Amino acid sequence: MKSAQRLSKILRNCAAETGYSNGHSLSRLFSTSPSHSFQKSLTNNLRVGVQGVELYRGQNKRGVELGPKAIRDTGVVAALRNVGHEIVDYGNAPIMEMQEEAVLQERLVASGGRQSQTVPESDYNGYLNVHYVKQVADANRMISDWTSKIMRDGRVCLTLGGDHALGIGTVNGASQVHPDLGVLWIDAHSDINTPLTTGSGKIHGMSVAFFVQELQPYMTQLPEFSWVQPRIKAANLAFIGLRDVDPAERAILEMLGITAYSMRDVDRHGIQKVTEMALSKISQDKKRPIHVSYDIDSLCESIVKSTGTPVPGGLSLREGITLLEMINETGRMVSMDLVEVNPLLGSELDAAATAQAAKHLILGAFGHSRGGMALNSIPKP
Ligand SMILES: [Mn+2]
Repeated sequence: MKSAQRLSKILRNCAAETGYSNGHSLSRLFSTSPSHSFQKSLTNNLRVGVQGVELYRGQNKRGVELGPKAIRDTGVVAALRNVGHEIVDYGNAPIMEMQEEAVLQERLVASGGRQSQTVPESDYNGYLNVHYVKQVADANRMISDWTSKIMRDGRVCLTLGGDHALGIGTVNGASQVHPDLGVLWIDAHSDINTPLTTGSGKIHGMSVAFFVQELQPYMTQLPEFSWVQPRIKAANLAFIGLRDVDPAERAILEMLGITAYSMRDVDRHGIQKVTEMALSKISQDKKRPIHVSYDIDSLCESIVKSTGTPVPGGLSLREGITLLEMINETGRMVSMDLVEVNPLLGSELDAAATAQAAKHLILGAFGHSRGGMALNSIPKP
């Protein structure tokens, strides 16, 4: 059989199976014409506000406070302007002093510059089992304020971290502006320990617990965090990329029925299907505004070595970009965090590669087309 005949026979069989009978409907079977539909569906003309958050007290490795600078140094803001967005960079929120700036400077000098240090045990001033409660709480209060102000200025808020404890502030600020907010937490970890279940005492492993409504009866009431309004319903939260979840966290996810896709789910279904499922779970009517909190450690340890808690077997950079492009296509992303880039970990090459990965993820989330961005007109001689 000639190949043309074979093709038309396959098409006829296809039509019979699916109920499509004429040529026009049949074309719908092949309607995902990749060249045009994709590029047009990306959102690339937003008003965007960028803020840096040099938070490091949510964990115990120095250097993550240099994340905003490392990410900005990739030229990501200029690249976002090239995509077509109108951007204001608000600089870094002034939280360093709240985290004891004098101590920080001494340590950086003592370490001879570019070496991460683990904060000694004696520096912990938290109570219960939670470290640096006041520092992290005060910084987050300001972050929440900045986030809501940027959004009330009619901008999508892009927050460059800093450790993931900053998610307490950004989600609080974003949900002040959009009380029906949905949250996608892309991370190797579920960050949903409570002060009573945490093993490490690091608040970056508890961020989610602060804003999930149904979890509040299990939360120790810390006066420093009394300003946080837990507005996110468990049904409007989803995780993607999990592969390092504590037993207590697993119990919480199951108790509240929280949507959580691990790397096993990504392997089974593929990143597109997982992202589709996550998006429809958190918003069945496809109307809910979305906050994306992207932890760089969701990517595989082999590509992002400059992060505090790397885990093998994570997302590829391409999977991360695909996921974020799909969120961009919804047109409903109102704020995004990119956190846990620590340029003092790994070699200088590792640090550069990690920052580059962050840049490409951000570009994906903000509608940069990997198929190219077309000029408005082609010059003639
Ligand atoms: Mn995290």
